[in-house]
Amino acid sequence: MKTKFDENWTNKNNGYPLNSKEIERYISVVPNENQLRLAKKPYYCFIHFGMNTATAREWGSGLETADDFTIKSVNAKQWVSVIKSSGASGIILTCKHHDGFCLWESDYTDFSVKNSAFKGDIVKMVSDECRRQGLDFGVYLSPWDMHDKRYGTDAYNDYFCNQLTELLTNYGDVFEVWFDGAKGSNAVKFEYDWNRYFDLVRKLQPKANIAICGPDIRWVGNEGGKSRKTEYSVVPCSLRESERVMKDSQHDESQASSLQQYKQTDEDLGSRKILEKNAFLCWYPAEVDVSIRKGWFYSDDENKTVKSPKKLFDIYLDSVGNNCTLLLNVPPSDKGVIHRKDARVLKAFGKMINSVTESPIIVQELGRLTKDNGYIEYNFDCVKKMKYAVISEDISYSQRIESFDLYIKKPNGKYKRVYNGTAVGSKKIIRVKGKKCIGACLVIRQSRSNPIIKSIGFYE
Ligand code: FUL
Repeated sequence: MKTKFDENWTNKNNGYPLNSKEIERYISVVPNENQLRLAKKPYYCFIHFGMNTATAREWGSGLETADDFTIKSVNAKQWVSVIKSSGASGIILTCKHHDGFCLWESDYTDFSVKNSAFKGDIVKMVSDECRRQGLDFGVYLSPWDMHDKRYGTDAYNDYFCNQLTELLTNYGDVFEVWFDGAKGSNAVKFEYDWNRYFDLVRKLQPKANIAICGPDIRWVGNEGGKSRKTEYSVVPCSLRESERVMKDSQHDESQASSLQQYKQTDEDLGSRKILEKNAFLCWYPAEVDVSIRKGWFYSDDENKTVKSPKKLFDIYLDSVGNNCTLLLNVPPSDKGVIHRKDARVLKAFGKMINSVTESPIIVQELGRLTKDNGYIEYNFDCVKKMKYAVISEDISYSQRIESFDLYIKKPNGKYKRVYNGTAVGSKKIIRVKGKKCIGACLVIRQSRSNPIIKSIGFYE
C-alpha cells in the first residue's frame, strides 16, 4: 500500500536486501564498552602546550635545550574552566610533542620541566585541575621524538614505554591516549613497537580509548574540521593500520596547512560496496581534530585567526552532529593562560551547543522499527518553529540506517521534505532553521536490517 511518503523503508529498502547473512555480518560489528562511553561524551578538547609555546613554533628543531622553555607560570585552573565553559567533557594534553620536551618530571630523560626555569609538573597541574572541575583527562605522547638520542633503536621503545607507564600510573584515570602518526620526512627509519604500546595502555588504563595510530578511534583524515557526508563506524579492519604506516599524516612542519584543506579522497570507507569486499570489519568511529586557531600551538601573530563561535558551531554540527567525536584544540599562550579572545569564543560556542536542545517540542525513545512503522509521524499541539531535529541510533546494535528523509507538516497540513540524509549512527543533528510546522515525520528509506532508534527529538 502506498503511504503519503510514497514508499517507506519496508517496501523496497532502495532495492537493497533488508536482511541476509552478509547484512548479519555488518550489524554484528558493535562498539565495545570504551567506545560506547566515548559516544556519550562526543566533544572534548586538545591542549597543545610545551616547548613550541615558548619558541613560537609549530614543530621543534630537535636542538632545543631545557633552558629554552622560558615559561614561568601556568594557570591550569583557567585552562580547565575556560574549556569547561564550552561544554567539553575532557582535555587531552600534549605531554610530549615531537620536540621531545616533557611537561612532567620524567625519570627517563633530562629534557623536561625538571631542568627548566619552570618549577612544577604541568601534567599533574592539568590532570588535578580536570578532576577538580569534573573533566576527563587524556594524554598525547608523540612517538616521533626529534630530540632523544635513543630514537631509532630498540632502547627508544623501552624509553617510550617507560614514559607511558609514568603518564598512565601517576595521574589518575585517563580517558584517551592519542598516538600521532606524524613524523618528519628526514627522521631516521624506525618501526615503533605499537603492540607493546597498546598492551601497556590496556593494562594500565583499561578504560582508555587509543586514538589515531591506535585501534579504537579513527582519524577523520584532515585537520580542517570536516567530516565525510556519510560517516560509517563499521569499516574494514585494515583502516586501523593506515595511520601507523603514515600514509597521509604530516611529514614536515609546513604541511600542516595542507591538512587543513581537507581532501575528499577515500570518501567512502564503509558502504556495503566497501564492506562486501572485506572479510574483516571493525567498529572504528571517526574523531574530527581541529584547532581553534590557525596553528596547533599558540603564537601572538595568530590572534586574528581565532575561529568565530559560529564557525565552531558549524564544525560541531558537522562532527558531533554527524556521527563523529570532536577534538577541538585550544592552545594556551606563553603567559600560561588561554588568550581572552579564545576564552570569549569558547563561552559563546558553549551557549550555541546548549541552544540545540534547550527548547524541546517532543523527545522520544523509540527502539526497533517494524514493518508496520516504516515511518514515524508526530503531531505537535500547536504551531512550532522547529530549529533542530536530533536522531540517535542505538549503536549497541551497530549502525544500520543508510538513508532517510525528514519531513515537516506545514500549518496547512501539507508535508514538505526538509532533509534527505544518509547515515545516522550515534547522533545526527539536522538544522531546520526555524520552519513553522505542526508536525514532523521521519521516513527511513534504507537500512541494514530493522533500524533501532534510541531517540528522536525535535527542538524549537
Ligand atoms: C599532527 C602534528 O604534527 C601536529 O603538530 C599536531 O600535534 C596535530 C594534532 O597532529 O600530526
